[in-house]
Amino acid sequence: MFRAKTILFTIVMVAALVLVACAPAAAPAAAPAASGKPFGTAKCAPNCTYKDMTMCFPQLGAESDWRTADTASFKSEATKDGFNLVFSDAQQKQENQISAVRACIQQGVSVIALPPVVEDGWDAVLTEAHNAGIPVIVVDRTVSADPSLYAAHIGSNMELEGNRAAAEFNKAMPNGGSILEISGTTGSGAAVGRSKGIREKLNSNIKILDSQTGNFTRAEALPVMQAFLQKYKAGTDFQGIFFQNDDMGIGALEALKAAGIKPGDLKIVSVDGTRGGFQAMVDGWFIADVECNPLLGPQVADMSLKLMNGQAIDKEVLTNETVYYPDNAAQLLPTRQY
Ligand code: GYE
Repeated sequence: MFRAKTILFTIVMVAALVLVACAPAAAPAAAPAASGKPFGTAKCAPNCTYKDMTMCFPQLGAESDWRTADTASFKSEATKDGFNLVFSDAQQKQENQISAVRACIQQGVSVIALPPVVEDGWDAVLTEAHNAGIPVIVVDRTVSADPSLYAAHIGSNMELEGNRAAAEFNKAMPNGGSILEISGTTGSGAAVGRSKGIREKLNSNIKILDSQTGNFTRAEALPVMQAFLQKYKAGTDFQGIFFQNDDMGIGALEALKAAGIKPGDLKIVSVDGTRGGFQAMVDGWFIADVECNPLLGPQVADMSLKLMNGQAIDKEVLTNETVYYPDNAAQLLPTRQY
């Protein structure tokens, strides 16, 4: 009798354990930011230093000089401050970035600085980071996910950059005309913002004749420009070109040169303000280069430490930027950091 009871008890217990283990996942666990401390506050708060920090930086790629400078900014900041940087290069593929974020969550990093290759499709992995209590700073490009899923965004106002490009065409083409556009990565915050921004502010007598993506790379912009030049006659069908970054402009210049187009024949406006863009102004190709600053490492590091220490941060931090022109490009070129 005693034995039978024991066996029955054991069966019931095992069954209960199996039930618990197999129960459907409960609603997302509350973020472990107990005791009213701000989300992301680390155990070392309020005395965390950079020595306590592991920052995950799943970089989106190495597609442009802007990106190379951005990566260098994070790496040199990590060396300077003495924090641990978990770096990866997603080669412009969102699935690689998502895997990298998941690996960082597994590893239990202090903070994730995420430069999202495109805007959509981040909800699931941001929720996972949130449920693990890891704050995410969205860096450079934006996400469409609910802002409650990330701590803050630090980057450029891409729409304003597009507005600034429009203003340059308005100045350069007072009598109107047509321009071509080579846009950045489809669905990326940078391309979406710049495309919107130029269309908002372009004078009504200036038409965007055609727009194709060059994915922010030299290699992909070149065939796009070649195809444009097959289809449209420079100077007749179009008078200007908007490149959504310098690398695409530099790649496309090869096609323009091969077609016998000379510096000054077209009104060309680009974005980034890299050394390559400055050189294109010195050489007479670009009439203006809208600045986009990639040196985000110091700001992101500073905000990360504040988050760890439970200090207040701004949800949206926009980089202060300008427009560069050929008149002092040669003088500024040697001072450019990227
Ligand atoms: O303009 C471009 C890069 O997201 C702001 O990405 C960034 C853009 C930058 O590839 O050169």
